[in-house]
Amino acid sequence: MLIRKPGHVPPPSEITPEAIWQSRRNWLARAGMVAATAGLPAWAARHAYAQNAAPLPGRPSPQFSVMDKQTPYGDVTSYNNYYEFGVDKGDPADYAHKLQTRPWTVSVEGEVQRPQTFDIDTLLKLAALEDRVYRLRCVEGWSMVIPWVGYPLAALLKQVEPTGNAKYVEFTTVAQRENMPGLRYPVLDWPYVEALRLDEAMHPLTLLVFGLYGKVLPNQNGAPLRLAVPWKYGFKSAKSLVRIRLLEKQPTTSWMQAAAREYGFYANVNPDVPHPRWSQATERRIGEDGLFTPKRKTLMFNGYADQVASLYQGMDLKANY
Ligand SMILES: Nc1nc2c(c(=O)[nH]1)N[C@H]1C(S)=C(S)[C@@H](COP(=O)(O)O)O[C@H]1N2
Ligand SMILES: [Mo]
Repeated sequence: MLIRKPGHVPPPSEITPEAIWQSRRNWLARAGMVAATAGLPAWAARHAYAQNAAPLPGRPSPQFSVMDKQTPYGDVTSYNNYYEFGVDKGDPADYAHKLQTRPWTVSVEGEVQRPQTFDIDTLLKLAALEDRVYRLRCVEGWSMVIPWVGYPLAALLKQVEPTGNAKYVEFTTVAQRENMPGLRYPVLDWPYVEALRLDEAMHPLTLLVFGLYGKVLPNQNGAPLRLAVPWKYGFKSAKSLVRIRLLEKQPTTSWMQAAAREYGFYANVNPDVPHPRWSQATERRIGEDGLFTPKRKTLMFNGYADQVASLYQGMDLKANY
């Protein structure tokens, strides 16, 4: 397996702008090549792989869906952030076929009455699968609209009965040394860890995701299960979950540990709070990126303010970024 930039490991504080540059270049190059020829063999192979995903239908959930035009399947599955496979946007689609997604268990533990280890096939049947179209806004300044298949995380959390002490929920994602070339680089302190406040985790919008576009999740999108927390920057939506831990104290997440000043615990999408090194006021919608397409205005809480603003009543959103 080839890493494209051997020897060059940017410090975490520089990873994001670097990733943006790389992605722009890759994106333009790839788009050009696909238009000019029938497509690169590698691109075609990866595309075919994702297209062959098994069906996983959910029942439509219009009350939890946005009407925005959906990002094409090919873009959703080939332009990814999954740093365990590398920091270029094309790396996850190129390398994630090695991820072992069976057998797979998720342990749910900590401040709960009934700690339990769930097999993925049990989890799939725990609640009715829904088809929900969510916006995903990356902290880097791009966004997508993705039809996920899953059910509210609350359904799982209720099964284990959080104790009165539980205030936070920590999510640990898989680290398969043999299969994930990105783990060789100290971009983050692996495994990738994210967390939510308990009320955020229990919010009906917070989705435990098993599929997209009515099919099983492609590995590059976080198979066999990941989160979708649509009012927060994409990095909160952790992929390939193996452990969920309920805690009394706020845990430190991987991104806070890498650059606390830049990536806060809350990470709510907020056009009025710039990242220390760039504005968050606008975004580029993937699939709409013609050379002269104007950027979109980023919406407060990514457009979900009616549903979630009450969670943060009285909080200083600049201090709690
Ligand atoms: N384990 C893990 N989860 C992750 C990431 C990652 O690098 N590793 N990247 C995050 C970021 S920055 C984004 S924007 C979304 C991207 O999800 P997508 O590739 O399905 O669009 O996944 C998030 N979840
Ligand atoms: Mo992101």
